[in-house]
Amino acid sequence: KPQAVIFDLDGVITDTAHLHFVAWRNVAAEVGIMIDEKFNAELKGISRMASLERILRHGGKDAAFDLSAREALAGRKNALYVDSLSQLTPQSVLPGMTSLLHTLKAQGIKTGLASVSLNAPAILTALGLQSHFDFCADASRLKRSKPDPEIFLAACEGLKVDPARCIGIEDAQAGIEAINASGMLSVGIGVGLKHADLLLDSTEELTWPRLEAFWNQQQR
Ligand code: G16
Ligand code: MG
Repeated sequence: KPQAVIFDLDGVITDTAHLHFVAWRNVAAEVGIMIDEKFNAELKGISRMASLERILRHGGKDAAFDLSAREALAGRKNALYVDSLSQLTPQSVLPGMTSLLHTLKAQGIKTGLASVSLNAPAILTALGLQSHFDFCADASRLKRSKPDPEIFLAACEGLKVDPARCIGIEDAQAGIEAINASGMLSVGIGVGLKHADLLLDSTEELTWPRLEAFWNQQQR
């Protein structure tokens, strides 16, 4: 058995991508930049400031905003986003994930969270999952964002487990690269992800029997 399973939050435990999109669309429109859902998909798993930089570049306005102007825009986006988090309830947990967390606990496998979102604690509370993880990595202490493995290694350290004995689960390409660089086995959720050791279409397929079979096959 693996020692731990470490989860990404947005796109794996719940789907906040649309809420991020609505908030970014508002702030981008304020400065005359239009973004659509397709462009938003490129922001998956990317930190707040890096997302803003991509939006400004997309609109050809990256030179027009200095650091303090960027911080103001990012702050406005976050205020809109945090307001929208009141829509989240335990029903917003993606299919199968609450039951998977319970099964892992029953199997004696530790669970960790590796989200780059500074709002992760508030999201877990809204979902009723705050006590379901043995350790949540603190995004505010990160020096390097995904695809750097730092956040997954911090989660392993907090859980006191060996990355080589763990599985990481991600829906974003940068996250899969981060897991692979950490030495953990990677599971990707969604179509079109590259380099995942196991790729599943949706969280409905992410069950303990599926993970156990994958783990055993990798140990041979
Ligand atoms: C999530 C989202 C990203 C978002 C990032 C930072 O990452 O996928 O779109 O930009 O968090 O969020 P915040 O602005 O709340 O700090 P993850 O790692 O949970 O997939
Ligand atoms: Mg994600």
